[in-house]
Amino acid sequence: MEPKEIRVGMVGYKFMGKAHSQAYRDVPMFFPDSPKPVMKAICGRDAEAVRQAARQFGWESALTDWRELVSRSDIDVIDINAPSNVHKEIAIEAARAGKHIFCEKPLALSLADSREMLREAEAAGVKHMVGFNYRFAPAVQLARKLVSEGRLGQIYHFRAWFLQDWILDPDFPLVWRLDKSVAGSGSHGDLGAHLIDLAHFLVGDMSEVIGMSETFVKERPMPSSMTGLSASGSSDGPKGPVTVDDATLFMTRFANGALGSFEATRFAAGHRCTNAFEINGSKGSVKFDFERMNELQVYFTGDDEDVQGFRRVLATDPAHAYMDAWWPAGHTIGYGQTFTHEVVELLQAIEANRQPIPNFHDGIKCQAVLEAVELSIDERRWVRIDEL
Ligand code: 4PW
Repeated sequence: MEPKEIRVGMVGYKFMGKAHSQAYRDVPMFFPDSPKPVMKAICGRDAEAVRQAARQFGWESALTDWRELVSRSDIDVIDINAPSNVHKEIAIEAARAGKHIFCEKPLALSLADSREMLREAEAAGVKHMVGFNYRFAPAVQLARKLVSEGRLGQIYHFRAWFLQDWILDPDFPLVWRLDKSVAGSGSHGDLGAHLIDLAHFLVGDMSEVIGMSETFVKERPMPSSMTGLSASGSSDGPKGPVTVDDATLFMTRFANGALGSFEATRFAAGHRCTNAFEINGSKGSVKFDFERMNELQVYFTGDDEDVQGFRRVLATDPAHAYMDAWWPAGHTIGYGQTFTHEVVELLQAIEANRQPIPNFHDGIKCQAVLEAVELSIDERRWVRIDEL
């Protein structure tokens, strides 16, 4: 039997737009039992650039007005990859038009906005998903399995760090990710949001937080263009203020008693995308670093004394989540495939008439922690998550 088709309309065609497009293209080839995504239309403000993206990524049509996209009757899902300040408006219109919603992280600019998005999606009875793609690395799924099966025992520590260095140069331009009114926050919402989601996924809810942050470079040249995480601009031209954090660190106490520490920065020279965590439990530990995303380091206290130590598990066997769809064991996958797995979850959930995971509830939980940390920084105190 032919798989069911699910028709997608996407807003945004740059870094995340490309990642999601690749994911949709991968599905029919590697996950033939999943519903088949039909790449109906892609939308962006620059008509020529979006037409080019449609050709290059394989979309049937290109539009410049997202309202037109959302109102089309031949689309089932709206996939939102535009900057964070427009997530809410597009998601709410999509829900009102009866479309399922797949929205990049962070879900919105504020907790209040993200709660409104959930209310609208629930009122419309549509499916909703938020783009925390790193959950979908098979090695991360293995870490979750070890924790949930009790194989690490009681969890004492979660420590995580997401380190990048793409704005280290003070002449790097003032791109939208450095503008609070567009991005919401800086490294905190862009990188810290992933760590917070991983903490929720792997350890559970947090009860309180305390944080600190810094903006090291306070003014930057105005940008002329941006692609991925690269941008151009003239260092002699006018400058504008950086309105977000360059780095944010915080500590947390989890509801289950574990302690957590988090560091998100774009000023860690030499670190391009070090998204890493370590979990320590009463029976063992795991360590993950996205730059070696196929591996999980595991340590079990129960190993014989003479061979105790961290060992590397290559999470590429059919026993590991999603891997039987790809290559023979040992043949690794990459960043793009985290999005493929995410999209498979979205499509399968729609087919099964259940909410995908992670969904807007997870996006809201993350947003609550982001805001609690910001409040703690403003008021220089511990903040309980249930204060918000
Ligand atoms: O995965 C991260 C994204 O969510 C990327 O490394 C950078 O931060 C760029 O976009 C976001």
